[in-house]
Amino acid sequence: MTEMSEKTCLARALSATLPTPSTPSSKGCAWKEARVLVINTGGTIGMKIHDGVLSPEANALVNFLKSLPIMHDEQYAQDTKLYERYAPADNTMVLPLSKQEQRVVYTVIEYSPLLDSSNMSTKDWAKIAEDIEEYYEEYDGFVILHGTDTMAYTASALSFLCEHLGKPVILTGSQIPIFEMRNDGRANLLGALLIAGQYMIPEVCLYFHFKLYRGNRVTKVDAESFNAFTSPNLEPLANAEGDIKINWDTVLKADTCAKFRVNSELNRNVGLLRLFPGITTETVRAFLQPPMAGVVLETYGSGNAPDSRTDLLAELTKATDRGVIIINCTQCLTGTVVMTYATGKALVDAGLISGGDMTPEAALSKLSYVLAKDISLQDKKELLKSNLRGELTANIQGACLSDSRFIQLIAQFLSISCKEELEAIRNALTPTLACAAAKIGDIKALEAIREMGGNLSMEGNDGRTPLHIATCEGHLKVVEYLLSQGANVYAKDSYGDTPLRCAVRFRRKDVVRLLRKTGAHLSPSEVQGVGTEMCSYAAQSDIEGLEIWALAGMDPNLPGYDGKTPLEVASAAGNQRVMDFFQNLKDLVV
Ligand code: ASN
Repeated sequence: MTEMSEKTCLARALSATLPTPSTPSSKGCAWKEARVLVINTGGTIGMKIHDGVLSPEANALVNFLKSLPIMHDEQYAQDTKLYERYAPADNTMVLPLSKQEQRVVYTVIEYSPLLDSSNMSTKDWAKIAEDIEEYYEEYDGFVILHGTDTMAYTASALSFLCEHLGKPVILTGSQIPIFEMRNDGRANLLGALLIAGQYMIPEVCLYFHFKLYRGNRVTKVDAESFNAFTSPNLEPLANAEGDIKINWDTVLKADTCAKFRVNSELNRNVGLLRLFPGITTETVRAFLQPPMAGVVLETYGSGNAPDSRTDLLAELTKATDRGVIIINCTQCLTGTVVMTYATGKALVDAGLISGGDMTPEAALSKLSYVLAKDISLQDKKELLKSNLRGELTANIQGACLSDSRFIQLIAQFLSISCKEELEAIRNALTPTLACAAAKIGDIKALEAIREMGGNLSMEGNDGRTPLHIATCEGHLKVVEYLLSQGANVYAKDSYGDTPLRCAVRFRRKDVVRLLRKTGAHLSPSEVQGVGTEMCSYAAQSDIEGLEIWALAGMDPNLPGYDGKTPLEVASAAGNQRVMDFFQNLKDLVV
């Protein structure tokens, strides 16, 4: 176990023994805190001049951040005993109160050595992914500090390595070191932290210059400007120029029907080959030699290559016949590969597969990820053609909003017909309707809302999502349906409760079991005080209460405020039924 995880375990044990915080927020509930893990891998953001050039400066970032009032509120940390509640204390900081009246508590871990991202390799991608996996349950979101030079590659790779992701993972960095007076590092880190802590965006993203992008859609387009990245074929997921505005229609639905896991196997025998007029046969042949297993061919325009160059096409055909997978991506920044020209068809005939509108960075890391899988060549090709993490625009013909009978009636009543107004009505109505349908367990109504393009994960007026409501009501089938439609098991309502916490509160055993199967877990703030609650159940012989916490994944040995475990409380009270319950616990939880 690493030093960090030992400390986090200690924090868990500590937080369980402390009484639940009682300082009220403006809403009158306990502290609204989100936890974010910052993984500092290097990059300009943390560089200083050494020997006349920039290179990473180790062990400098945390102390610097602590000295900046916009990055750390020491008064709040002292008043709320933050360092006792979260570990490791030395690396943990808290942002000032956000506009959403939330505190983002963040812990920084620093890699050694810190890297200029030009030095990154596939091993580094795997390490980041594995660390996210290790700390997944401890944090609400993740920020990866990274150099800008290869950030688009790492963001793309992480999007594939992280399977069934339900929480935000946001890469950021800067063009000018954070230590300098004028820099973009502070704004970038602050924006990334606020989004990672406050919005359940279940994607690997990249935040830069007030915009949040899907990580596998970006490319670095400027070596100097603060506006260094663009996402040529997909609009940003969020804009933070003024208030933070999330574009929920574009954000991917969570894929939390199965537990989050990291698959860090990568095939390194992949490459990028850019066509240019006059490229020699020898160059192409040499490039495609074994052990090359997959190539992204960057072609002209809409995916074209010289069909007059039979020598070149013959080399490509020989390679695909040998089982080398070649993806056709365009050299253009925007647009997609389509078979419009004879020069494009020639590549299809040579056995290339279309990369659609994928960036070369996304196509390369997808190849590396897919080629490492132990599946047939045909299955690999199918995976590469399909949209795995929103990296390419799939040709889905959804039902038109104005097809919905319900919307038609409202539109008629209000005499409106333009698309934007229809969308505005839908967006205003559907969260409330979906919550009402979840309350009464009406799957048909939910399906109708989904068909009209309504987002079933949006929260209603009271801050609860349909999933929160269905779990409270114990509608197992609705919970199943909502999960299959991408409802996020990590969404928090305005009291900071996840659906799992709601299911525990209302003692919905089946729902707790189902949510746990999908990987749901209690958030760090929900775990505070659970030991004490379990001890009081043990004293009152409330077996059902103990059982539901155990089903929700809580350690039955968590001590209460006085350090006694629930079992010790039961045996002190001579409560045999409770002691028997603990005896048989193993059979219950498997
Ligand atoms: N060379 C730096 C890096 O990629 C560039 C930067 O971060 N702005 O690490």
